[in-house]
Amino acid sequence: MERVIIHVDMDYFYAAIEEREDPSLKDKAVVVCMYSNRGEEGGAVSTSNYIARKAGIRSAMPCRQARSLKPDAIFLPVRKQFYEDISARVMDILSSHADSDESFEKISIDEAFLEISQNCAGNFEKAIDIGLLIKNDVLEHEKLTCSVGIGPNKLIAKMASSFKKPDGMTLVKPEDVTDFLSPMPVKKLWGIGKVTEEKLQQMSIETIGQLAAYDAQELIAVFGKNRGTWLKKAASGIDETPVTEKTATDQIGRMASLKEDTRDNGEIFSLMNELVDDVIKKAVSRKVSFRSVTITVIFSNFRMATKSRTLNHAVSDKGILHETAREIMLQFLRESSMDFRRIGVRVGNLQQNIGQKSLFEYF
Ligand code: TTP
Ligand code: CA
Repeated sequence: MERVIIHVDMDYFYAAIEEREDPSLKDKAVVVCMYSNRGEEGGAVSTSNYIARKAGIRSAMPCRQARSLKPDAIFLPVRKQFYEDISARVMDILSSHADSDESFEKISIDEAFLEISQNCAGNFEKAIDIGLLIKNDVLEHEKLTCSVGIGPNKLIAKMASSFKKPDGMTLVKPEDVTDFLSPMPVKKLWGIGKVTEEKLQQMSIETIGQLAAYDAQELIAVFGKNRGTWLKKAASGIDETPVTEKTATDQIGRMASLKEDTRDNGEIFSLMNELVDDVIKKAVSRKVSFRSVTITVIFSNFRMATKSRTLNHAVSDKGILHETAREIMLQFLRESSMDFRRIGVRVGNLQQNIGQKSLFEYF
């Protein structure tokens, strides 16, 4: 079966969240700044929306410079924890479209790879439907847009997602890989930085097509065996690296849809128990304990709500997770009258279990 990989990249993530939270920002330039301990003057731009980018504002630029480029822009401080919570929910949505939990790889706060070879039966036309479904799901549940790239491997999927932004979707079938890559400047090849770009320029290699056609031995002579071989392969669109489940360092979560919208306790708790079991299995295999438990409910009108509890101490106990999740879910049922569409269970504040003794060793 043909391998099919999707890469999803959220559009102007931090600034898009700020726009969503305050719709009056929608048609203004928005700049999210990471202020240093020297206050507003010393900060750097974290990201900005596309209106601000039109004025030349870029990530990592000093905020002072951004302000001089666009004095009427709205400057906001980074709210990292808030963005991370939203990222966790987005990742839950994305991972539910992958072939399995193992076929999902988060690579940054707002980007992930999904292998969907099985879900689309190796068919790239079907992959487009899955891509559209993902975009819809993220927009419906989180009111945020993303850009999607679909390709035969991670490298191509990643480069495809940045081909059309924001709110884009680009499909590169195996037979189109060469045409897709060849005309691009080498700096666009995922994994090429400034230093490599300059060296290639000195060798008069400007496009990815020229790099792919270059003699492999000569590349190895300049860049060494590993890097030289990689350059030749990547420029030819070859990438065999698997999508590997990268364990989030701070959370473990699972989310799933109910068979139909319902308020039936039996249906809701039976799905919740499955999710709890999955989460516990992951926590045990990663040898971590957790201190917070979060339940997410998406209602039939797509409104999403979350409730969290912090435990007195970190545990990795199935009974405690079941009980805490059940209490939170009952509270949701008491406080709402709408049908539930989708639910999620997440644990956070993870701590590594080091040399934890079992009860038997104490007595
Ligand atoms: P990116 O995906 O690089 O950028 P973006 O999502 O803002 O915009 P795009 O539409 O081009 O994808 O980074 C994701 C988030 O990471 C971004 O919203 C803010 C944060 N970030 C920084 O804090 N500093 C940086 O230098 C960069 C590049 C990103
Ligand atoms: Ca992004």
